[in-house]
Formats: sequence, structure tokens, C-alpha cells
Amino acid sequence: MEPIEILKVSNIPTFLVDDLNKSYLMHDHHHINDPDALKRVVALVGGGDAKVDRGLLSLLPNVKMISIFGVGYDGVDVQAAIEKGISVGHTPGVLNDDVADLAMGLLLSVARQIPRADQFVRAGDWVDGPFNLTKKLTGSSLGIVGLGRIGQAIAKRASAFDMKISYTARTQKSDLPYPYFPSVKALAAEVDFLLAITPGGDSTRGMINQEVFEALGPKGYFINVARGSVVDQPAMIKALQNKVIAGAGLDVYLDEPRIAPEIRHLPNVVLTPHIASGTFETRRAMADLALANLAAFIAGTKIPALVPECQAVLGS
Ligand code: A2R
Repeated sequence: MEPIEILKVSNIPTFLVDDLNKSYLMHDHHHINDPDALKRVVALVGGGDAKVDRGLLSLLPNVKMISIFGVGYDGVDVQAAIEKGISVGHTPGVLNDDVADLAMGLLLSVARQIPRADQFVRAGDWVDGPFNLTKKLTGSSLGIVGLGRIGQAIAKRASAFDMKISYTARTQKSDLPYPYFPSVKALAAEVDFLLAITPGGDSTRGMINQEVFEALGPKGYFINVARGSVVDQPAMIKALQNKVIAGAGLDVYLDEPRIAPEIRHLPNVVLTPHIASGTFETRRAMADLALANLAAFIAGTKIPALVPECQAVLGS
């Protein structure tokens, strides 16, 4: 039987590559040495950072599936895929807990300045006097931009900190008890902490902008566990440099992993390297779902986690 040929289009963990190699003939776009293989490849696999545009798809006439290892798939031109009859799968749900845990970690780190306090002890500065006072997290207000699967997992954790939760999203959620604001700016004006957890892509690009930072104000903090693209990054840098806002906790950036030096030099930010879903347990669960999506496509059965745009086309 002819092998099933698959093209890897971005970095994915070695354990996922090993599993893929057991069932498929894998090609890596970086060192594909058999140009004819492009015609034989039936599926693509990549991480949430994978760029799959119309140009790439036009080189791959037989691709009918894109399996993304990640919940976000903003680098995939889903419209082009749908036009070519290509299914796009992703890994929603299995990473909610980890992303919400890291969001709480960033909230605590930013409010209580834990990384700076760690440096203070290591540097021996304590002998000269105590560490500065910080911001209380319990009982403060949290505005969540995007109250989907992960946003709700964050709200659950923040509730245990007695935080006053409110949110904005495309639609109001009548089944949830939190106050809804129709715009990010209106939400920012009401809260101590503004946290972004929407998808990336054109519909959210730059939605956290200068006006939003001005509304959040000099005592306000911004947390981003969504995508770098949801923020007007130059406006964020200026807001942090000029103390328009008090600080930020960031897991995502424009042009990762090359982080703007202006961000790296800011004293009032806590920075993590896009690790929100980065635990052994969750990356394994994401790999299993990405493999299950691919296996279902090959078997011609229902793909467990198609992206919503593809579900809408199939009417399921
Ligand atoms: O569909 P709605 O009304 O629940 O709103 C969704 C919201 N959202 C937006 N909010 C404001 N303006 C927009 N243009 C906009 N587009 C989407 O983001 C929903 O409340 C939330 C997304 O929730 P889920 O689809 O359940 O995604 P999940 O699993 O929470 O992941 C969110 C994102 C991923 O796409 C990655 O970029 C990142 O977290 O890891």
C-alpha cells in the first residue's frame, strides 16, 4: 500500500513527530528534497504559529486536511482552505486549564511583582531595606476580553480570588452572571486588570489600542494570553514607557520569538515565552487531538475538532 504523505509546516514537538512517523510518510517544508512529493501530500500539520496561505495551498493540489496543534489557527487562510474543500482541525478545550493557570500566574506576578522580588533577594538588596509595597489582587476587578472556553476557565479561577469579573465578547452570554460591556474601551475604563483571551486574526487585530490603554489608566494592568496581534504593540510600549498604564503581563507578542527590545527593557512588565499551554500533560493531550483529527480525516470519519468556520460549512 502507498504511504500516506504529510507535510509538516512549522515546529511541533518531537513526540508528535515521532507519532506521525509511525503512521505516515512525513515531509518537512524546511528540507523537503522531493518536489514531486508536494503533489502527493494529502495533509498538513503545524503548530498555532503555522502560516498556511493561499500561495502555499496552490502548490499542494491534493491536500484536503490541515491539522493544527493549537487552539488558535490565525496563520491559516481558512477561507482559501474552504474554497479548496480542505478541512481545518485544531485542539480546543484540552488546554483551557493550563492557559487559565498561566493567566493567574501573570496576574499574581504583575500585581505582586514576584519576578522583581525574586531578583531583589538574589541581588542581596534586602539588606538595604524592605521590598516596595505592591497591588492587592484579591477583591480587585478583572475585565476579560473574550469569554469563551479559556476566558471562562480564567473567570472561575479569578472568582476564587474574589475578583469582580466583567467581560466583553462578540455576544453577551445570558447564562453567565458577569456584567457585559459592548466595547473593550468601556470595559477597560471599569477595571484594575484587563486580560485578552480572544483569537488572533483580522477581526481582533489591534483591538487593544491607545484609547483602551488611556481608559485602563495609570493604576491599570494589561495581561495578554491571546495573540500578539490583538494589541497595537507600539501603542502598548508607549503606554508602558509613559506610565499611561501601571504594567503588563505578556505571554504573546508580535513577531515571536524575536521580541522588540523596547519590551524587553521595560521595568514594569512580566514576560513569558508563549508557554500558556506548555506543560507535558497538555501538550500530550493537544498532540493526541491533532493526531485524532488527522486519523479521522484519513479514515473518512467525522473529524473530532474542526474549526468553527469549517463546521459552519458542513452544517454540523
Ligand atoms: O463568540 P463570542 O461572542 O463568545 O466571542 C468570542 C471572543 N471573540 C471576540 N471578542 C471581541 N471581539 C472580537 N472580534 C472577537 N472574536 C472572538 O473570544 C469568545 O468569547 C472568545 C473566544 O472563545 P473560544 O472560541 O472558546 O476560544 P478559546 O478556546 O477560549 O481560545 C481563545 C484564544 C485562541 O484562539 C488562541 O488565540 C488563544 O486563546 O490561545
